[in-house]
Amino acid sequence: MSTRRLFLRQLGTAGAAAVVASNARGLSAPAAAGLAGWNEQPIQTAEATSEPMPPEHPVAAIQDTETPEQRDARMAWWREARFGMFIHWGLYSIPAGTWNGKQIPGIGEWIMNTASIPVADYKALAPKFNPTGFNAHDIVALAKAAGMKYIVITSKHHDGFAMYDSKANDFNIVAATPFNRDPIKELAEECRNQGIKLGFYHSQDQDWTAPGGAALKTGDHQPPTYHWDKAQDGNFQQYLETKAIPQLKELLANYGDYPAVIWFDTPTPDMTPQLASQIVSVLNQYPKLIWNNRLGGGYKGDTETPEQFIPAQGYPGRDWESCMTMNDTWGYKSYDKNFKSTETLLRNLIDIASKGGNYLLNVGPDSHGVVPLEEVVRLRQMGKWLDVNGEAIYGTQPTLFGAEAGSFSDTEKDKDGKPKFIPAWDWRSTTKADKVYIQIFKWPASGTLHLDKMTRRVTGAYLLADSARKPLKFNQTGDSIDVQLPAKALDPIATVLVLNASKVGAIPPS
Ligand code: FHN
Repeated sequence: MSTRRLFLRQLGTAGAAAVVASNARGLSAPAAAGLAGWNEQPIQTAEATSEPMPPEHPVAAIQDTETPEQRDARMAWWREARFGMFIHWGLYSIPAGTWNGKQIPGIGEWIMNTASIPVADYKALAPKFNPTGFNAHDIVALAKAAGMKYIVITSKHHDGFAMYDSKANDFNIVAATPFNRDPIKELAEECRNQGIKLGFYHSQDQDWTAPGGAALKTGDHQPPTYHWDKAQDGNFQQYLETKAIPQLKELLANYGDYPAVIWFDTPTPDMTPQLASQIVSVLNQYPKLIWNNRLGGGYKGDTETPEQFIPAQGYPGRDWESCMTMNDTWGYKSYDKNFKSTETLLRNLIDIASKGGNYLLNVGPDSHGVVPLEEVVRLRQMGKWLDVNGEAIYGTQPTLFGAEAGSFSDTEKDKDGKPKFIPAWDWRSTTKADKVYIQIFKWPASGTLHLDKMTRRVTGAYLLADSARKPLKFNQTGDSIDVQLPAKALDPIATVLVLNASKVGAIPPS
């Protein structure tokens, strides 16, 4: 084996070992929310992914066998999209963060685990679940109004409750509740009507109500299984073969051209390469499908999935998607009102686009199936900005300006104990073949925006929010440019400056 191949293999093992170690340590529910999540380390570095991994998996996945051109074609809509809606919705929206009169810390959808709720008691929520306020048309319309291009909804979260009509297991919204409707089917129809992609989150590994399903640790739950109820004990392989895989097959077969994405989550050491390959055999029957890096068993999937953070330089050479909450929970919690501002959410989207990633922003409908008003308001505000400025986000390429501007803190440390990088929040940039966009957060007091390392020849400048497209004066010398801006920002969150500047004929840096 060549040195390089050996190096790649070692990297793969180290990445897998990091995941295994963090799972074996066990995660608190807040950790599982991504604050110190299992997936903070990308499994592959850009260096390691610049050459395809040899298909050494028990079953080769599509990523192992397709050509770069095939991959580009498969990923095209997703790369263009940049902004999607994550929906965490299930039985946990009934307790909404409170159990037996006590507010349970951590994320809402983890309440069964965090509060050690016995299986029978949790299952008893199902007959109470009647979310008649759910309206697929309105949710899809909300995603569209927000400028989102795809939706990923929890078809089954770690509690094992299927939010669709499953014949494989009757702990599901059609068989076990008075609601008797299939929201996934309704969403699929609406997504088709309103022209937006739909993907399914599927907790393939953790399942707290099915015998043999895995559980990550919270509280005093004991190894090796971290179960808290005998009813959870069983055989993982059997769970996989009798529930997770049959349900995955249903999800892939029963909703027409959807899912466009399968979003796996929290792989544990139980998911061996052999077991994961059984899932891959199923996925391989759907050659257009996109799936993330959380299957387990050493499969790296299509996308890196940083959770609740934006990687400082993105993942060069890898597709990636930052998933984030608007408050501090994915599943609805009635008393979590710690919502980020629209300014933060929008600047996150811009920051992510400038590094070549997608933003998967979560909503958590309540037990009536209604999206909380705070989330609706923020999404609509984001959509208004995108109506005007979307050209600077969708289908763009990352910044030309290299490493993110900022400085290392004298006082704060990062998770490795090194000085923390504090990004400057003055502006960000995205590009297209013939344009450079500068999303200005902090309007320059001097009225002039100065940029260094502008490696394309600029032939015109204007503000995207100016319907008259009034040309702005500028002066470019070598690779530095000064643009004269109007006295005031056109948008307090981000005003987009467009520089007409073709990729062809780039200026060598001085
Ligand atoms: O444990 C889950 C959590 O509940 C939530 O679904 C997030 C979303 O990315 N994923 C896991 C934690 O990484």
